[in-house]
Order: sequence, then structure tokens, then C-alpha cells
Amino acid sequence: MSNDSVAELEFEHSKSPEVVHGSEKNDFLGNHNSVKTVTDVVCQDISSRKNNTPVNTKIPSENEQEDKRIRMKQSASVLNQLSRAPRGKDKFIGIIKNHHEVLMKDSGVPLIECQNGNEFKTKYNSHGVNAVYLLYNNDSDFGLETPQLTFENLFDYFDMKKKRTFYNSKTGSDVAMSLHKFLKEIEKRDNGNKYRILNNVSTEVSRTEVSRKEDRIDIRLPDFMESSSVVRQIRRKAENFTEAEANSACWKNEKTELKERVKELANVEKYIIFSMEDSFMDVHVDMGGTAVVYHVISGKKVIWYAMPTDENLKLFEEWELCKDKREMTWPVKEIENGFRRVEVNPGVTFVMPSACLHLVYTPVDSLVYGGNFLLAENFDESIRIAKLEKKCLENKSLETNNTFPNFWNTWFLYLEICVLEDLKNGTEEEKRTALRVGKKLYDEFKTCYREFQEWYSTKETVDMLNELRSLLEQEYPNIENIH
Ligand SMILES: O=C(O)CCC(=O)C(=O)O
Ligand SMILES: [Fe+2]
Repeated sequence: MSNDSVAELEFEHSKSPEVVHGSEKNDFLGNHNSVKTVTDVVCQDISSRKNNTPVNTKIPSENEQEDKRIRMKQSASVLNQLSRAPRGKDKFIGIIKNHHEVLMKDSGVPLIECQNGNEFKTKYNSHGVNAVYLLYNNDSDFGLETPQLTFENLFDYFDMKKKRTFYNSKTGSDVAMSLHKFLKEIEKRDNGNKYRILNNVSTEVSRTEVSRKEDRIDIRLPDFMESSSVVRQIRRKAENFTEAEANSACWKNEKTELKERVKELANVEKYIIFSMEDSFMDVHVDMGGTAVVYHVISGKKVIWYAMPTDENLKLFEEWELCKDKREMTWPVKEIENGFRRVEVNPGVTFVMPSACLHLVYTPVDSLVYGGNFLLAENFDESIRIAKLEKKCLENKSLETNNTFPNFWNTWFLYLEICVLEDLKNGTEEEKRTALRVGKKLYDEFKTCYREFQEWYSTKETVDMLNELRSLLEQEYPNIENIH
């Protein structure tokens, strides 16, 4: 008997009889009483990230070690079942529903916990953009502001008739419906009727600040996001240019005016996510390898994340590009020890760096604020994901509206009005950042700049890259010419 089958046998004992959800009888497994006696291993120090060794942990007692060993076996058994279960079917959701509490609970993947915004600021300053954070209390030092949404007050903020795309976790397909209908679906479920498990992750409300005709919801971004988001930096710079400056020869905008391009920048920073209990999103990386801020307003989310290491991304890429996914091992199972489980309760904020792999399960009906943003420091990870998305677009496994709008154009605009500008006129600190980021952009674009001719002509991109090279030369004397 292999270790796996031992784990399955032990696991069988913890099942209770079949669960009936509403009046609909699912083939869900029974509830599992998870072991709650073991303190979670909390890694406080990102310096352990490379070897995944947690620090500041107390030495577990023998009982705790035994509990942990059992939980790990249970987790492995659940992963085995999940990797065999058909996606978009009750069975898969049922396994998650009943066993998510033990799933990948004991990894040593780092998580930086912060009690308040001030602690977040201090820790973010020392650990930077490549760490994962869990902030328990959102306050003015963090800066995020969202209305206190509930399922009862949605009509105060949203156009209840507007058709939105909901993902049905039971069938794995999309369905267009209004929020009004969505609430009716919840009612149907609560009245014991057959229902769908609906999840809307595409309601973005940035534009509503300007035109309040449709959704009427205001969100203030966290301070660190406001200052580090590439799109926000471009907007700020553009706002500071006078019309004359923006149209002068120094802003190479023969094709379109700066203000037109700014209007076309992606709005992906202010999503409200509407999820019914049992919604599930399988392993993915957010569009354009963006970093994510995820704040539960009401309800609860369970997120499993894995760091964007080369190895993890390779497995994910293989999976994404595989035509027949049934033939491949589920990447979550392969990367099992690289995932960490986090529960995000109301008022709690989860911050994930660019290109993190993640899965999300919703144990109760939930309303969430989610914001995506590009980080210049994570340019390489973003480009890697965008290249993967390009291949997926080509093989039609991805649709354009699930990618970061104007991804490549945005980086050229960032190069033009942020990086070049900072290298020439920035403060010492801005220059240092621009040197680092400028080099990454240069190395990527020096060979493939001809591919991007939407917002800039080839002559403009050549001029920009040559100017960048001459500004980088002193710091990087061996820098190659564009070719
Ligand atoms: O909350 C969810 O169900 C999934 C959110 C998410 O990861 C996404 O929209 O990319
Ligand atoms: Fe996501």
C-alpha cells in the first residue's frame, strides 16, 4: 500500500454523511472536521523566501507534529481527488467545499502579517513588492476606502439592470445576467430550488467617478498602490504636463495625442466581485502578470497562492498551453508544497505581487474589492505572463477581454513619459529607480520594438530606445545597440 492510499483511508474516517444543499441533492462529500489545534506556521521574515524555511516559529510538540502529519496526508488525498475530478461539475466543487480547510494548510511559503496600515507601511518599505501581505485592519494609514456593501444595499451603488458576465462554477461556463437576477438566484437557492453558483469578477468601477450614470460607487486606492501602479504614475505625469508640453517635439506623439492615449489606459484597479457561496476559480495568474489587492467587504474568501518562481511559472505555462488538460497533471498538485492557504475575512486585505499563481474558493456569499496594477519593478514577470497570454490568444484558449488592455503600448508610454523624463529631470531617487527599470525595458524591447506600432511609429520607438540607451550608458557601459 502506498503512502497515498494510507492517507485516503485515514481520510475516509472523517467524512460525515452526504450533504444536501438547498433541495438540490449534490454528490458532495460530507463535512470534514478539520484539526484546529495546531498553530499555523507564520513566517514573519521574507529573507527565508529563497529556501522556504520559516523563521520565528516555535518548535512544535510531538502532538502538534502528529496533527500536522495527518493534515498533510489529508491534504495530499484531497489534491489527488481534485486532480481526478472533472472541472465544472458538482463533484469538484463538493470536494473543495467539504475539505478546503485541510487543503495545503501547512506550507512554509512566506506571508507577512500586519495588524494595521502603519505596520504595513513599515513592512512594505523593508520587504518591498515581492512579498505577500495580509493586513487585518484597513485604516487611513493603508488608505483603501470602499463603501460598506451588503447584498441588501447593492441597488444604492450599482445599476441593477445592467447585464454582467457571471461564471457558473457548476458548469464552468459564463452566463450574462443582471445583479437583479443574481439576487433572485440567491433567493432561489435559499428557498430550496435548483440554482447556479454564480461569480462576477469583471465589474470595474473606475469610470464611474467621472460619469455617474451607471454604477455609482467610489473607491479610494491604498496609498502604496496609488504610488507604485504604472498606470497611476503615467496619469499623474500626464496631468502635470501643460497642453503645450504634451504636444511639443519632446513627446513623440505623432500618431495620437497624449490625452487620447491616457484615456485608453487600462481601468483594472477597481473591481467589485460578487460571489455566491461555493464559487471557485481554478489556478491562474491575473492578466498581464499584475499585482493584486484583494479586500473582503462582506463574506469570506479562501485563497491559495504560490510565488512566481521560475519553476512554478514553467509548470503553469505548460498547463496553460496544453490543449488537452486532462492529459496533464494539475499544476496545483505538482506545486503542492509551494502553495499556501489564506483565509480572508471581512475587513481583511490580501496583497499579492505580480504573477503569483492563485486559486480562490468562496465559502459564503461574498462581496470583495479587487484591484490589479502593473509594477515597474516586476516588469520581467509581467512580460513573461503577457507573452504566455499572447500564445493563448493565438491558440484561442484566451479571449482578448481577459487580457490587460493596451499592455505593450502602456509600457512604451511609461518609458516615454516616466522613465525618460525621470532619467533627465528626476530627483536622485527617481533617477535610481528609472535606471533600474529603464534597463529592464531596454533589454526587453531592444530586439522586438518593431512589433509595437499602435501608439508609436517605428521611428518613434527607435528614437526613444536610442535616447534611453544613451541615458543608461554611464551606469551600464556594455549596453548593446538596438537591433
Ligand atoms: O474572487 C474570486 O472568486 C476570484 C478572484 C480572482 O482571483 C480574479 O478575479 O482574478
Ligand atoms: Fe485572480
